[in-house]
Amino acid sequence: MWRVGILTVSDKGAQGKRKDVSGEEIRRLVPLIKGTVAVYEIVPDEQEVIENALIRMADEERLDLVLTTGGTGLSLRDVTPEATKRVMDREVPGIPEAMRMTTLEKTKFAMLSRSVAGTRGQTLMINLPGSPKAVRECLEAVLEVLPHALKILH
Ligand code: MTE
Ligand code: CU1
Repeated sequence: MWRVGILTVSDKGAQGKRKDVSGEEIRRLVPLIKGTVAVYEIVPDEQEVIENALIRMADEERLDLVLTTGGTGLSLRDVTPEATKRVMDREVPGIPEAMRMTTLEKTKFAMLSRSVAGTRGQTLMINLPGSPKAVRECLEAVLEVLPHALKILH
């Protein structure tokens, strides 16, 4: 079983003012790659807080895969891609490219997500947009490739 972390990035979610439906959507899809959710966290849209959560999930929890949701858009509070880029060793541009390319046919709004993916040590980190619908569409676009990606990383 791959050990997966879910990091929900949302000011309202972190304050307990909004139910984390997107995190639940990720949780529902994780078994499809033979994964188990080992760590689940909600953090506000604060770059340093996001960076620290990602570092902990990679270096201490040694997760195989971290899926973030939220904070990838153009609002000035959206800093998830910046945080992810700061902590990754190597970028994997093909993953967000595939998410945007595939889902753009369903919704033109896919072009507004600035999501990135990359590795830190043996952890693969992937940004997903914030809405449950976007999570489902983007994850489904890359899901079949993830087991192979994780295998190569080990
Ligand atoms: N991608 C897909 N596949 N489906 C969507 O509905 N929504 C978009 C985009 N990516 C969407 C999507 C919208 S409307 C925005 S604003 C951006 O993701 C950024 O979302 P975020 O700031 O919640 O991460
Ligand atoms: Cu939007």
